Amino acid sequence: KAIEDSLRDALANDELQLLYQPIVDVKSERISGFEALIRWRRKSAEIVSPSKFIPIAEESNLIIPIGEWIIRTACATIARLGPDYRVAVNVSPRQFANEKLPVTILNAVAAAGIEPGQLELEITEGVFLDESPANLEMFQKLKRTGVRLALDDFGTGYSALGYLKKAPFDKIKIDQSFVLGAADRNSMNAAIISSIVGLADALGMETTAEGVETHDDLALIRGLGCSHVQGYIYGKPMDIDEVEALLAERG
Ligand code: G
Ligand code: G
Ligand code: MN
Ligand code: NA
Repeated sequence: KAIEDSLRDALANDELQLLYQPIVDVKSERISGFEALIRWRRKSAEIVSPSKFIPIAEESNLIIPIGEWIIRTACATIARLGPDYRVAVNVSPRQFANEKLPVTILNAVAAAGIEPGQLELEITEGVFLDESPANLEMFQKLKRTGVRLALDDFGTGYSALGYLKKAPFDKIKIDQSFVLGAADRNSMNAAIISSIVGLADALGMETTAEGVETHDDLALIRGLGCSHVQGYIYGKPMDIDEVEALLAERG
């Protein structure tokens, strides 16, 4: 309860921050965009992980104002980076169920003066456990705003394959549990990644392999045909100043 009250004040007190992790195009080896990852820096200087406070924000419905802040902040960052980059934001289940989400997005995109296709929404696979008409309708409404849609944490839940047909995502994000150390263990993970890439290719979707840390894993991922990679090998989540320094350095 106490943590819920301080989370309520966190927005007003400017304690929330978005960090950005590079996503790299495998073929060109250029940065195509970033995933926004939220942090809560409390006045005590303690940094609270989103895996701790996002569930609290979900239960208390604070995720709605916090989610709006995330979307507006990400759009402002996109405007700052210019037309060559995309930014992806994570959308939690409650946020996805909120009927105002498409309007929130359209307003944020218009206010920042960016192309809607520069914003990508990452929707966790768990949302589609429930193949309800409401989920499908929201998916279609979001699609019509022109933003890109990515299926996050793919392979961790009950991968609803039938859903991919009805909900044509632009991208599948292969969960890091399949990627970390994929090259050095048994070949199980490589076989799984390969089948996900085959599926995505057939459906015209991009794939991002998450959690790539080593050169061996990168080489494997490249060989398996993933279109994008994300992981510590290319950069940890960083603040906007570090993002601009990185882009300046890479040319
Ligand atoms: O970056 P990190 O390892 O701390 O993220 C932990 C978890 O929190 C991940 O599952 C990630 O998807 C989630 N997360 C990070 N940022 C956000 C956000 O802005 N919104 C939501 N809903 N989840 C986020
Ligand atoms: O659930 P989601 O995929 O949105 O969250 C991505 C999480 O993975 C974030 O918490 C991010 O900090 C973390 N992450 C990103 N790259 C790597 C990596 O190379 N290794 C590990 N262990 N974690 C990573
Ligand atoms: Mn994500
Ligand atoms: Na993920």
